[in-house]
Amino acid sequence: MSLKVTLFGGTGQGKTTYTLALLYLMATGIEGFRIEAENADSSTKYLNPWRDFVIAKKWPAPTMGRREDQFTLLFQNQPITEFRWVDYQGGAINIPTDESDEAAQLHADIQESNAVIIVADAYTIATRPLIEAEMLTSSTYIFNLLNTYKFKSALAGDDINKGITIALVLTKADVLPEEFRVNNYQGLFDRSREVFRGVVDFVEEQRAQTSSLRPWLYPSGMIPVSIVGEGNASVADPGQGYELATFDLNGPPEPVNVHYPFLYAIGNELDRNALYLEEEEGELEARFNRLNRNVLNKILRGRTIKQVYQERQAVAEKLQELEPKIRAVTSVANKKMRSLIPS
Ligand SMILES: Nc1nc2c(ncn2[C@@H]2O[C@H](COP(=O)(O)OP(=O)(O)OP(=O)(O)O)[C@@H](O)[C@H]2O)c(=O)[nH]1
Ligand SMILES: [Mg+2]
Repeated sequence: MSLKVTLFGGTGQGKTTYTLALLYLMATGIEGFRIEAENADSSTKYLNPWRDFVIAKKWPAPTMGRREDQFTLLFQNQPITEFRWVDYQGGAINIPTDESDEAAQLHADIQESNAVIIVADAYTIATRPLIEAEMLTSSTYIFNLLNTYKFKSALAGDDINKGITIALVLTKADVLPEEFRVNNYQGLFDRSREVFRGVVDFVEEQRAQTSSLRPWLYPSGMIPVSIVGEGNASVADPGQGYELATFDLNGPPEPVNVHYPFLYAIGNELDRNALYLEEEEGELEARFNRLNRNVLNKILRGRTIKQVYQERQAVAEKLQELEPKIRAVTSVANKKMRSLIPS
């Protein structure tokens, strides 16, 4: 098992555009983190769609199925771990695992992730009635998945599975109406908490329950991002009902805030690694055996539970060794993200 951050969200929320920008930035390096594909051709392949987007000034096509890119993640030129980045078709959230391979893989990815990046369209959240914003962002489905794979096991006292980092990426911030931007995006944050209140309420209750709860168990933050930057896109059709808005691309992209959710996820992932080192092989086996078979097969990918366990321990050790250095980088991201819990 490699270090794992899973990105998901509803249809048309901006996942692919965000992923292309992030992978492009990470190919040269973000604050010491860098990715390398296994060979030059693989790098060319994942860099190409971003180039097409920039040069042809055309939004990426809706994702069909899923797209997975596999890299080595390096920090200050030291390989840390294998790193898989998966981009799902938004529809994968709304399908049961026995009807779709992608859905089963998404469930598996969430189960074995310590951090998730949820992508939701800020323009939709800001401009639509609550029920439309919930449907369009799939916020209830997202809560359902997190609840099934993360929150419930935590409530059942499954220590190692306790805690997850949640980064909510609020895309298309460049076209937000002014009233949602003033006061450092207060209007957008309030509204996003309402749309994602299932997640917010769970985390808030966990925090409230016990003062001894380690504060890092449910780090959850949100941030407005734009791939194109201010003034480089405009609303072509605001959309209505359960149709999303469409946008024209007018200028060269200048991504804003794209790397912070990623650094936030990595930084908080470190905290869970202490737990991984305490984990027993038998505990992992017991937990995996409670999963539905479709989901378990996707997690194992042909490996035994023992192999998964060993890989996990190796990554945890590596991260622990690099921890002080990595912390210095990720603490900046922690300050940039706004807490999901209202203060
Ligand atoms: N204004 C603006 N629009 C954006 C931005 N990013 C994405 N969009 C719009 O959102 C649309 C959908 O983006 P995608 O990245 O394809 O969304 P997705 O979540 O991957 O969608 P599926 O693969 O269909 O689930 C794009 O075609 C653009 O119209 C942004 O930074 N600013
Ligand atoms: Mg997509």
